Amino acid sequence: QNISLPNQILSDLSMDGIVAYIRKKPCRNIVTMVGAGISTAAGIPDFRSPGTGIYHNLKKYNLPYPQAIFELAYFKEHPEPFYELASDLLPGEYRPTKSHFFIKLLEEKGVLLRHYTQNIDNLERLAGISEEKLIEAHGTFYKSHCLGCQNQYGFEWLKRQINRKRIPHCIHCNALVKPDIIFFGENLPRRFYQKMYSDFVECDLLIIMGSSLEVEPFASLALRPSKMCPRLMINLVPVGDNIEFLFGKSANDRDVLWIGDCDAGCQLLADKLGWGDDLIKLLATD
Ligand code: CNA
Repeated sequence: QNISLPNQILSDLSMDGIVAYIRKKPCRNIVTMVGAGISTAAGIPDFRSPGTGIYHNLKKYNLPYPQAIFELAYFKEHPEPFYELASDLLPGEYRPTKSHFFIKLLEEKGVLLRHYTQNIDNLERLAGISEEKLIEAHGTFYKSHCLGCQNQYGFEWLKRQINRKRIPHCIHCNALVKPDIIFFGENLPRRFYQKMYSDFVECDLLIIMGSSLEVEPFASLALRPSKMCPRLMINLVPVGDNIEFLFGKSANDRDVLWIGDCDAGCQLLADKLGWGDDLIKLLATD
């Protein structure tokens, strides 16, 4: 009697298993999903890393609770903490990391279907990832709008106000101006929802990097690929229990957790794919 065993999706639950899968399939529709962890090497703190994360350094603002700094209702009443923080984090001073260039490399190799980022630091654009491949799920600092008359402002205007320690107010109606980054309680950009359904039908490998996967609806993107689609997570600490990741459990035949720095993980993956020198060259063009 022939007993057919279920096909193991990955030959090995490791980076080598992922590399073998990419080659064998061959993968053409990789989706990447990232958070603040891919930008810490650029000098931008993340939210939740103990000690260095933004949430651990908010005492000076006297907030009722840390998330208040990114809540619309709180911002309307007390914009000062957000703008003080913004002056430290303002895009323009930072350069993309190796992880950003790894994603650009995937695009150059013709295997990147889409890059979903929670980051608002613009480093994807600086790394040259094309607009078409990019979903800035939590918006961007590059445009701002008046909360009263909706007049639009560009980045240079906003930057001038912030650098002069002014709370930006509309030149037409004097209402508060807010950058187009998504605060808690606001809808994500339409493009996020437009692309999400078809992208995750086509996705043949999901790579997640540098995110605590605590923020919804972004985190649940990780649940969207089919059960046949491997998921590689590269992060400093294990995360993802809240979204049914199978890492390390006996039933797992598709999820790989690589614990460590994402720049190192990207270089390792590139090396194993034979693209290590390409990644180093791409980084050198910056
Ligand atoms: P988070 O909740 O702070 O999680 C970051 C994760 O990355 C943590 O699990 C860290 O352990 C991990 N991490 C940190 N450094 C590295 C590294 N070098 N290599 C590998 N892993 C690392 O941040 P999330 O992005 O998950 O949370 C979502 C928020 C953070 C989004 O709304 C962002 O807008 C917001 N944010 C963005 C930026 C930015 O644009 N650079 C900075 C800070 C916060």
